[in-house]
Amino acid sequence: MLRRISALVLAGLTAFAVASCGSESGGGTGGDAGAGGGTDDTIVMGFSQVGAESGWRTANTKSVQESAKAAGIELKFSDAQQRQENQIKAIRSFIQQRVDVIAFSPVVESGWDPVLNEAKNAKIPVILTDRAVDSQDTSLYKSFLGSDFIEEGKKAGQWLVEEYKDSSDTVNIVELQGTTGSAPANDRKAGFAEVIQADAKFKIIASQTGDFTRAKGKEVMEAFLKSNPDIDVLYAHNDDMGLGAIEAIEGAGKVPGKDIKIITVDAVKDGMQALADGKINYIVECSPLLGPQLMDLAKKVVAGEEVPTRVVTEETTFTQEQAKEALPSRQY
Ligand code: GZL
Repeated sequence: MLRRISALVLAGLTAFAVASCGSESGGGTGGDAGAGGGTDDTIVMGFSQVGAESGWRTANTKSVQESAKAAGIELKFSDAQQRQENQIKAIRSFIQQRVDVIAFSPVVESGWDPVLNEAKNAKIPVILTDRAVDSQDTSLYKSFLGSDFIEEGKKAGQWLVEEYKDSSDTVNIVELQGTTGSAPANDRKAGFAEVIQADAKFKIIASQTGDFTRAKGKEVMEAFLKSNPDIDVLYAHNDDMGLGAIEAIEGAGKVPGKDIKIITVDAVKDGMQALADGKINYIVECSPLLGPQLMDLAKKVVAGEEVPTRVVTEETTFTQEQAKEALPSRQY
């Protein structure tokens, strides 16, 4: 409330100053001159986004920006280009601007306690969206809205176990991991491994990060193909790395989806098209459409209402046939 009283006092002084100067002055910074230059009750959200590394991220950014507009929330948006130091800088800037709420998708799980304590000391609530942090102090954020990545990895493993249930031959698997240290990479790897370890025929013969990008996915898959002549399966932590790997597989004269079966995660349009075309065999959905729920949480948090500490997004899986049916109505 202190922020509001000072805003009213300063707004009064500002109005007097503006009147005497005879010119409009935008609030602009969202500090004590009212939140973000709007009326006093406009919520200002500082949002630090991971980057623009994948089709999923692009869809997620669109969802956040469109939902903020629809909710009447002023969004201060920062793209960290997949660098944690940029996210920390952005969060510190939001604190200085005295935004009403901070939301961010942590590019990696660790190293957030200092800056989140600064937000807590400034009495600015924080909401995690998409990815989690590994902090032991859960008072540092009000809620974590996002997928269960371990469950996503398990779904990928369960499809593979079913696909090879009638075979006793060794199944050689290569894995393209997401960004090193990120929650989706750590958990998708763990969930998948937990399921396939039930049968010794499944062997992960190579596993390396492709940083969630198409280019890196292609590059690492080219290396996998050079050093592993008998790859049966690729498990890629997102569609974009899988799509890059498809280019590498075709470049090596092999048929993706047949010579090498491919499982990915996300279900963005390009991935679903490759699935429908038979180049990918199975996709585990990870919804990027978190914007509406994030804005609802933000309004409740700013109003001082209790919110769930964990909101798990609902998502499904797709076979090649299901992709053909779903494609026409996909939002992203
Ligand atoms: C998952 C998200 C991941 C996507 C990738 O919620 O953090 O980051 O799976 C994206 O496509 O780059």
